[in-house]
Amino acid sequence: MSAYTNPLDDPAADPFEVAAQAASDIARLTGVDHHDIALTLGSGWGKAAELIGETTATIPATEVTGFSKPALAGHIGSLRSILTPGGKRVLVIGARTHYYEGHGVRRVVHSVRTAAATGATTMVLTNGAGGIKETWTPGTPVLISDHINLTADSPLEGATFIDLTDLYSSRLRDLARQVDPTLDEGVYCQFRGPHYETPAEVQMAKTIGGHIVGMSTALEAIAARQAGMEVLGFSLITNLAAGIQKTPLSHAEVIEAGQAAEPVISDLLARVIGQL
Ligand code: 8IG
Repeated sequence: MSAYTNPLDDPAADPFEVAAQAASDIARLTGVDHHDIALTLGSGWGKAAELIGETTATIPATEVTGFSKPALAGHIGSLRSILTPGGKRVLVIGARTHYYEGHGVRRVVHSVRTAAATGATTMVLTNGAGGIKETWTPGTPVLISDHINLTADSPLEGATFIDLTDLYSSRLRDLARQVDPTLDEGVYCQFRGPHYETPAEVQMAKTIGGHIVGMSTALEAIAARQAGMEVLGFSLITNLAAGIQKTPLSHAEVIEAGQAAEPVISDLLARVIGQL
C-alpha cells in the first residue's frame, strides 16, 4: 500500500498508470468496459447531461483511483455512464479538480487521462466563465476556439513537446454550429484563481486576444491533446468579467445565471453529443 491518500500525490507514481487503474475501476463499477466520448460538466452545466441518453450507472468519484473529493458545493462529485440513442457510451465527469485547489496539475488532469484510458476519443469540456465581449449576456453559451494558459504550468512533464494547433477542433466546432448556428466563439484565458480578475487583468486578457476568463479547461485540454483526443470546449458565460460588468462579481450571481440557462444548454449539449 502507498503511504499517500491519493496515489497521484506520490511523485514516483506514473500518472498514466494511475489513470489506467481508474479506468479499470470505472469498467468494474459501471459494467461498461469502453467509453466513446467523455464530458466534463462545469459550473452551470450540472444538469446538462439529463437529455443525452439513458444513464446506466452513477458512481461516486471517490470510489475511483486518484479522484479527489469535490471542493465546492454545486460541483457534483460523481461519474456517470450514459448510453446515447445512437449507441455511443458517454462518460460524464461531474468531479472536476481545479488548479486553485493546490493539489498540483496531475490531479487536475486525472479525469481527462482516465477518460482517455476508458477508450474515449472525444473530450467535451464545459465550464462557467466570465465574458469579455460586451455583446454576451449572462446565460450565453459560447464555443472555445483557442486558449491562453496563464497558469504558468503544464500537465506535460519533462521534454514532452506537444503541438496545440487546432486544439479546440474546428471540425467539432463546425458540427456544434450546425446544431446551433447562433453559437459565438472566443479565446479562453485560464487564470489561476480562485479570486476573480481585477479589471486591469481583464483588460490585459482582452489586449492579448482573450474573450473568456476562467479557472479550468486549458490545462485539461492540453492533457486531452497529449492523450490523442479530439477536444470540444463550451463556456457558459455566467457573468461579464470584472470591469466589463459595472457591478461586483458574486458567486451567487454565477449560480443563478447557470440555473436560468440550464434548459437551453442542456438541449444544446444533448444535440451536439448526438452528432458526435
Ligand atoms: I463562473 O469572471 C466564472 N468563472 N477567472 N473569471 C474567472 N473565472 C470565472 C469567472 C470570471 N466567472
